[in-house]
Amino acid sequence: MPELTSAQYSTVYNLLSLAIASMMATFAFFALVRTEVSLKYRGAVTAGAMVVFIAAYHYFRIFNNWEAAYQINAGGGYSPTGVPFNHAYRYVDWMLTVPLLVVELILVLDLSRKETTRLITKLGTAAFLMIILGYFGEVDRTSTSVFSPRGLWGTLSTIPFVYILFVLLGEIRASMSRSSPQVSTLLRNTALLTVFAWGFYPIAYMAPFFGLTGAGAEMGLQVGYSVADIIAKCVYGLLIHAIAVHRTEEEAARRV
Ligand SMILES: *C/C=C(C)/C=C/C=C(C)/C=C/C1=C(C)CCCC1(C)C
Repeated sequence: MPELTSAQYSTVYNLLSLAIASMMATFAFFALVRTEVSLKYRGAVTAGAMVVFIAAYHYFRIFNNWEAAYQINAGGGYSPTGVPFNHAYRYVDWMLTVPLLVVELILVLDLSRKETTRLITKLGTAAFLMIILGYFGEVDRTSTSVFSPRGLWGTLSTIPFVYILFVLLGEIRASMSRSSPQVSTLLRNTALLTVFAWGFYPIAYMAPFFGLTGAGAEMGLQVGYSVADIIAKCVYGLLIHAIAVHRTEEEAARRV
């Protein structure tokens, strides 16, 4: 772990804290409004609640780990204490939450039961694979070349990544053409958000290949992951919830 300035240390500290608050607030929201959507879409809100609950738990662990990994030094900066900063918390978190994020979205696409099961199995497995393969590369924290274990596993992980986005975007487009203008707009925004937020993770992973190492890079990585997680889990979940509410109302209106 590199030495950090006071500003670098507290920027990460505050962002981790913000992530905990965001995940917990989003969990409370989903738990409170869950019954406002019909049974057909309730699974999506439940999956969303599970995502932010799991993430809140891991952010507590990451936050405590960050506090333990550094101590203030005589110069007012922060030195490593020797307690290792455990990068596996994020990967274990993603291993559980990324498949659930995929499930959340599939459940508001208004597909047949059979199609829903097929997509969840396919994309849930791909999401799990993407994170596992990435983790094998993430443990290589010294290589700065693409031709290294980090580069190899990262490349392999990109295959399911591209596959998931390709299939999801196709399904979203098809669902948009069957949906009301309001739902269609929400679906398009969800697609855009997914591409931009998810795109951040592989770019951050590549930072060592661009020579970005040391204190500034470590801070950028932690801040970037926290912001991307808030967008990819909380904001995304709120969009999915909005789609579920609109669909519930539209389907109820069609019945009367
Ligand atoms: C809430 C957490 C989310 C949405 C995490 C998403 C993570 C990814 C899309 C990670 C992708 C990766 C690659 C495509 C290649 C390099 C390794 C990863 C795991 C960073």
